[in-house]
Amino acid sequence: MPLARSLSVTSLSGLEEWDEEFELEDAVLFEIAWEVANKVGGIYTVIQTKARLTAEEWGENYFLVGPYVESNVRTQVELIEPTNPVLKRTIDKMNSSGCKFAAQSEEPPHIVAHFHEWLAGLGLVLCRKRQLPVATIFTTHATLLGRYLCAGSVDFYNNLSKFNVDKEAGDRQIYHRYCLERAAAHCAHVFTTVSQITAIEAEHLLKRKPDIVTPNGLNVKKFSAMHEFQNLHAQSKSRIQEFVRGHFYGHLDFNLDKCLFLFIAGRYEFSNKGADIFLEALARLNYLLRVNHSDVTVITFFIMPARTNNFNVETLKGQAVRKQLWDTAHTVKERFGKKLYESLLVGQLPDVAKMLDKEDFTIMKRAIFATQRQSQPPICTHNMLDDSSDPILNSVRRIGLFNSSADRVKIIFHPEFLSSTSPLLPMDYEEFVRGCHLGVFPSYYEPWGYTPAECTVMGIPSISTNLSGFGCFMEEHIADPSAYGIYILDRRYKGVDESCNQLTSFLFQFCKQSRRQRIIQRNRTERLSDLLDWRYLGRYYIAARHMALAKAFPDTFIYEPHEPSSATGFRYPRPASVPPSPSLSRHSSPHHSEAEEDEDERYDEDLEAEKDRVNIRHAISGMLKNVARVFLNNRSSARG
Ligand code: G6P
Ligand code: 1S3
Repeated sequence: MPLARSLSVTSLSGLEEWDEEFELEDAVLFEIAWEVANKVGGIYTVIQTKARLTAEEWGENYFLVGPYVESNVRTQVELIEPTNPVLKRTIDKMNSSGCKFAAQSEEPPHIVAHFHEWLAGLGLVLCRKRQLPVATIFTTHATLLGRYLCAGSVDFYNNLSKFNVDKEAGDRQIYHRYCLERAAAHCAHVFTTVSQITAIEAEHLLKRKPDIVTPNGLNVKKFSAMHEFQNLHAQSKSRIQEFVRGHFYGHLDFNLDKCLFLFIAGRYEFSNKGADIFLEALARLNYLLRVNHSDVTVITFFIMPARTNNFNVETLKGQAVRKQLWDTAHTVKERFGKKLYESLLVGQLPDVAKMLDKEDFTIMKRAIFATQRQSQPPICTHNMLDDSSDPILNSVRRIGLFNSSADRVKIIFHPEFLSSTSPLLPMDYEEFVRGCHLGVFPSYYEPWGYTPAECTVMGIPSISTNLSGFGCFMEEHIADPSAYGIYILDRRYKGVDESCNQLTSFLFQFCKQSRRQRIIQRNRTERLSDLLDWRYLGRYYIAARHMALAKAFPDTFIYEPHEPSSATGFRYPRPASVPPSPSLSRHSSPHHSEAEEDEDERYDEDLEAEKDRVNIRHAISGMLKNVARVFLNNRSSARG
């Protein structure tokens, strides 16, 4: 008889325990996705960041299944022999006779197979067709038809219930894939999706209401010193500033210390990811900054991969010129230092007027001459293959933001994902995000949206929308998200022009913040990161697995959901002290010196942080009780 094992325990560090009586006997979990050790998009992040937690629960009984891509296997996979004899036999058999599945054993384990996205869905459909004794889960991270419809000019959310789904899929030549996705959703014991908004979409387009929403989490890195992430911001920012010095050489007529770095990043879906509305808002912001004579310069990075033919010469030249200026300054400094040293050696103070000689000036003049430039700093860092039809470049042409001196908003389009080995901007994505001031993700179609979530756990404010899973999740759990640097744009109930004005207003208000206000806001943003930690969000996956086992093996497993409690629905309240709004600066007080005010502010911040820590526990505790509630509702409707 195999040993009974409980798989329910996730450490809650001080939070109320989740009494789970769900005992599993010799169960095995398979998670199957095209993005296992194969980075294509966000599903890779889901699998990769969740792996450690799931492995802690399931130990050696957890298996990830993905495509065999030689280069990925070499760099991401450690090859080992399976210890489980049933599995070893299965793998041997599969190896010797193609990919035929044969799990034959005296006492077969209880298998849970969790399939992600339509590409893996075929396996699920076959499991059910062949009546294999497997508890199946299907998670969709976006519906195929939803993605296609949104990318066109359809008013998607107002027409969700009206689409003739078969015809729409046929018209877009995705009918076969659509059928696969729909079949997987219907065949699964448990159907899940990553957000409430995609649950509604799935109900209409795939014709099955998800049993439970499984939001995406992250591995939240905890620093021992509270301000360590602020120091990382300063370090990364100075590296971005270096790049900007090169990119704008000959046109550095703005104050780098007053520069704000904004960015949008992700799969290049121009309108789905909101790059269209962002560019329009930038044009409006530029106007506002100019008429208000603002001394702030906004440098906006678009990090979206497109077809290119490598970096362009002008961009590379910029970094070369910067390097040359740096080397020149260094050479002159060395020569200066040598003269100073020699003067001190003979006991004399140097004659400052003679410290730089003719040769020094020649070297410096030559270097300055190299910074002469007739053209404007480039918009795009690469040679685009589809330059004339590229949607970002065409929008830039239309709104006329060409990095000219008069413009307060500058644009840099980097059509390739970032890498620390790049000769241009040698930073990986995480370092880059940390160095920016604001991530802007005004998506129209975004089932979850990892980009703003990643900003949050790094303490960087972001703009998302009420059409993104992340935005809706934060709106649900935080009473005043913007006070915490989570700006949620209304793209659901407003027209495009109105949304664009709201986005412009968010950006303009952000530009008016003082440095101190930005620092306070980053502290607040970072404090929300626990809400996004897999340690807590992983529970939704646990609930989905329990539900699947109970449905597939009703004689062995019973799942009794918790009753909803009063903690359900608790929202993280407003910050304890004033929001970091420019209009509420304390420096107007006549009774305090600046040092006293700084001291007071620090004290307020500490108190606020302490209150926030208590609140976040309540918020997480309430959120997790929702797991049971959602489960209960769906279970009763499924039974009915
Ligand atoms: C962090 C650093 C500070 C620095 C600040 C700049 O908080 O710890 O030393 O002054 O970043 O903030 P800013 O929003 O202007 O980039
Ligand atoms: C999808 O990737 P995408 O960027 O195509 O899955 C991600 C992970 O669940 C999700 O964050 C994103 O919104 C979806 O769109």
